[in-house]
Amino acid sequence: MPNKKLPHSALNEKPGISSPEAISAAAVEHIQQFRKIQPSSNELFSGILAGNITALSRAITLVESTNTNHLAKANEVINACLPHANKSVRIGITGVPGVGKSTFIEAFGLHLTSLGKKVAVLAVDPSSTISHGSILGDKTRMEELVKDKNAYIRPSASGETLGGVARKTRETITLCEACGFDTILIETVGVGQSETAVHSMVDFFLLLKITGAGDDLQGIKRGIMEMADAIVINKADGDNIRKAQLAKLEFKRALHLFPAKKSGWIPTTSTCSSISHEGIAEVWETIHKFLELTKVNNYFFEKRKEQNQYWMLETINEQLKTNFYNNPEIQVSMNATKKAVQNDEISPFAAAQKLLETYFKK
Ligand SMILES: Nc1nc2c(ncn2[C@@H]2O[C@H](COP(=O)(O)OP(=O)(O)OP(=O)(O)O)[C@@H](O)[C@H]2O)c(=O)[nH]1
Ligand SMILES: [Mg+2]
Repeated sequence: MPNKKLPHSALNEKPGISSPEAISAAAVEHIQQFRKIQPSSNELFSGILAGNITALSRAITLVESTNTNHLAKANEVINACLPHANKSVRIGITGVPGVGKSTFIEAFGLHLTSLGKKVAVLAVDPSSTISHGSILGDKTRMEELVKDKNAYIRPSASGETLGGVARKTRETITLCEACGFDTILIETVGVGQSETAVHSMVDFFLLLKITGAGDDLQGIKRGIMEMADAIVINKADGDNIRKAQLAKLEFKRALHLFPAKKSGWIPTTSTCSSISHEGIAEVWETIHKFLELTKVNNYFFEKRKEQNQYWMLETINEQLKTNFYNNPEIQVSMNATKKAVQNDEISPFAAAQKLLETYFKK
């Protein structure tokens, strides 16, 4: 009923419109019921194993869900998938915004599917934790790859923390592999901590660069250079070819200054154009050589074992943190304690100790 006293209130309700008679109630009921039907974890698992993309997408949605009932079901599916995963190559692709990561993935992905590979494209996108899946727009940069039946593109998960988003991507890798995808490409924006997260879930880490635009040697973080297995200068087309060649030499020289890698691999530098596809096939050849070397010297397998361990610990850290901050008692005392710390009434360490004690005493 409309509120007569407050005709302009936001709480005012407009009388509803009854549905036209032409709509069959039975049909509506049928559609609603259909939407509610959730396949069991077993059904999802067998769907995934059979290469069914709908089952894969539904399982990923479970992994991404914050509903705790979904979490249990997601874990069942992931555990069932684990023995069928692992048979892939996981490639991380990073670079500053606008360097051409998505365009590169379109060209590179198409090259891989032309070689008979099945390619899954995932993303760890810290900005999407704010904008909720900004990489969605990326499908327009991957127009051809989207249509390729041997490719699967999943927009990045959204969540409150990078750790949470990264964990979901890590689990999505397992599901994609069990579904038969043998090459996993993970795009991340070259800002903040996301490269470290992606680096710890991939076998090969590729850094895309362009010349000029402040994206040269001076503007690069040492840590990222150290992680790279290959530096590829993109947009080496038109007037830019010579500059790209020079940049390649400069990076090559700079890479020499870094200590040798545990993998025994010497990072490579090359140029490519994601528009003309020049140099794209060579990137795969490089990765192929890397795989040959690291599988023979066992680094590939050791690194995956280490990464598994890392993700276990990372998940514990993440969940402890979430649990702590969501604790009702902590939430009640947090604001007052923050103020007390700001006003020097209590030291930050003593305050932290007090909150932790409140949390653990239960
Ligand atoms: N000339 C030329 N332009 C390119 C090349 N690769 C990408 N571009 C252009 O560069 C712009 C940015 O490309 P994106 O693929 O969206 O870059 P991105 O790194 O994915 O960007 P973010 O997702 O915003 O981080 C687009 O206008 C592309 O058409 C290339 O090899 N040559
Ligand atoms: Mg992009």
